[in-house]
Amino acid sequence: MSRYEEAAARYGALGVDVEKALAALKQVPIAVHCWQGDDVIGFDSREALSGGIQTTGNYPGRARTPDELMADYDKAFSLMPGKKKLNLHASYAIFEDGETAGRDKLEPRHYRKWVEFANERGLGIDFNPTFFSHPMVKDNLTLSSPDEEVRAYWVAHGQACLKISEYFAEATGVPCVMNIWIPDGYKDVPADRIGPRERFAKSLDEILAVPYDKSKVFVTLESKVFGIGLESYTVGSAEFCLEYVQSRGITPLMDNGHYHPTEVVSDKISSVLLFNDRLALHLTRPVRWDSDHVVLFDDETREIAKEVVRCGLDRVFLATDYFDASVNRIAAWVTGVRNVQKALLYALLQPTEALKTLQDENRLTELLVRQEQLKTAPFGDVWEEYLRRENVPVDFFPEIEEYEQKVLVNRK
Ligand code: RNT
Ligand code: ZN
Repeated sequence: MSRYEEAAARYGALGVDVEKALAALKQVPIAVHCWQGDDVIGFDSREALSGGIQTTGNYPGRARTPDELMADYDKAFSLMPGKKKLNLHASYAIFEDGETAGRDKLEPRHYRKWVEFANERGLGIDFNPTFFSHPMVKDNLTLSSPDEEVRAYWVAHGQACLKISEYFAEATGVPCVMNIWIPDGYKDVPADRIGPRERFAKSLDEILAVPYDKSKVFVTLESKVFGIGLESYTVGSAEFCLEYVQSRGITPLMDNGHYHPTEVVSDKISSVLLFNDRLALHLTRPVRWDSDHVVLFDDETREIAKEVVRCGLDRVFLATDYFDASVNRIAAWVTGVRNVQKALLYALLQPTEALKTLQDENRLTELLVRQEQLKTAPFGDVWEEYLRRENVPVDFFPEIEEYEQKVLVNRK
């Protein structure tokens, strides 16, 4: 018996069908964020990153052009098992023939090359309007600005992005998740808290008034607790966003870096899915703040994955969202995405029904004992079998080193 067969037999004894878990995992798309490759800089304005988010580190080899970012994306994808999707920001528009366009005037053709790239690889595309790193962000405000010119500019950006999202869905044949996140807020105690929120709601209503096919585009809204330099007040708070999506029938998005460090997203998923058809997640790792460290195979990532599996894998849109420039960016990409997949497999290998029965029958001692025993079940053997079946290396570090020496070090 191989190690995998032995592992499968041991899980089988717990009532877990390993083959079924591997087949399910293979079908789960992870939207891999493009912005790990270039430190969230993008191609349209090339302004310094703003909006209260920050990339730290200066590891050599940042992708500086669309071609470099695509090559790095490809390298990273070749080392990740399973199904992927591109996750692009509007700021990654690729202008051709010397053309440029403001964010309010972006059009599907500015993303033609991304569609080509996706179609050649059989991938869908998710999309994000970019409400930061741009001169039209005035006083840290966009859709909630009291300056009508600023507000209208960003509404036009949101509307343009909705059209582009529809184009992605049509051109790839895969539905597009379009996520709205705005950085708007104040560093110090504001005098008017409701005004900016009223304007944000009005702006969102104006964006959503553009007709779009709701079976092809899922609009999501991402909340946040605070940004750097915007510590006292965030317009798009958790409560604002949940109430807004509920009342307008769009989809909530939870980024697990956007809560107080003692709050956990894993415990929020079941509440949100009781009242929403779907939920979108940004998987990240907050260290003391919304630091966007690489996702690890840690307790909270596993707990989130368990909730996703228990509440319905098909109801949750999964995307990664972190940016680390202190280590090799491709290794960062692959490590984080693999850890999301690892956590999902770990969750799929739980004897969920049996554990639930223990809870419902109040056999809590046995539940404690069984859950702890599962932590040292031969999970690694099943994971490595999955990697082999997906034809990606179990140890991918040699490939990272080789790519660094051959490609990245030449980017001076
Ligand atoms: C910022 C949000 C947002 C961004 C990306 C770049 O706090 O997490 O999702 O990370 O849009
Ligand atoms: Zn996010």
